[in-house]
Amino acid sequence: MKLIILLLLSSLFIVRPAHAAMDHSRMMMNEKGMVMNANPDKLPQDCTKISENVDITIHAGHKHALKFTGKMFAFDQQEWNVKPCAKINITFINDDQIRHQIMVHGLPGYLYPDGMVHLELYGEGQLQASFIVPSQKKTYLVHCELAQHAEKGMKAQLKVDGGNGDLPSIPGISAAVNADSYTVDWTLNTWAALVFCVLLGFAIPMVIIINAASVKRVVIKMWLALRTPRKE
Ligand SMILES: [Cu+2]
Repeated sequence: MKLIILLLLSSLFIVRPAHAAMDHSRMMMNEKGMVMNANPDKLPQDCTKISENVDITIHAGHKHALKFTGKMFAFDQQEWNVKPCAKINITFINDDQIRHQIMVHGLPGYLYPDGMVHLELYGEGQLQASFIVPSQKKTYLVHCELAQHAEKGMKAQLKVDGGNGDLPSIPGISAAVNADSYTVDWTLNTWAALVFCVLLGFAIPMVIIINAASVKRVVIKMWLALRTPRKE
């Protein structure tokens, strides 16, 4: 009996409400979003100390894509440059009412499971997380992994020590691997429609020029009719 009472009492302290924040060693999760693999203090093997503290605020949302033709989602910036062994403190702000993420890929697996740091917001809001980059001269992919978000523009790059080149399909920075294409299917009907429109484009001005005198009379008549006050 004592054991049952003890178990019941202990469960009161262990079980928390479902919406309460979970904070496992490398994962924070609450009702607004989550952070995975943040690393504010563990140095990469090739670093002896943190070289600089870089505060980066990243906005995500539809309105940031308006400056890129054909894009739907974007971050407010597409590139960041930091020194080797920098500690990056990200403030992630979602300006939309839908989910967005920031995933940084290619980090060393012994510090970052799956080689990534991941911040996610389920809607409008703000999150913070820090991580430390190795000393290697490298360009890291930063994107939102939700279906079609990166393809529609939510893609950027983080360069350490100048990076090792630009990644493809970064809006405003590099060319798309699969550029959008709007080719016309030239069938007999499309050719006929094109010829008809061109002929119509010539015919209408010609008719007006040839009948200039009568067109002028009609226009004057209409103008006078509009100006004459109507009788009640
Ligand atoms: Cu997104």
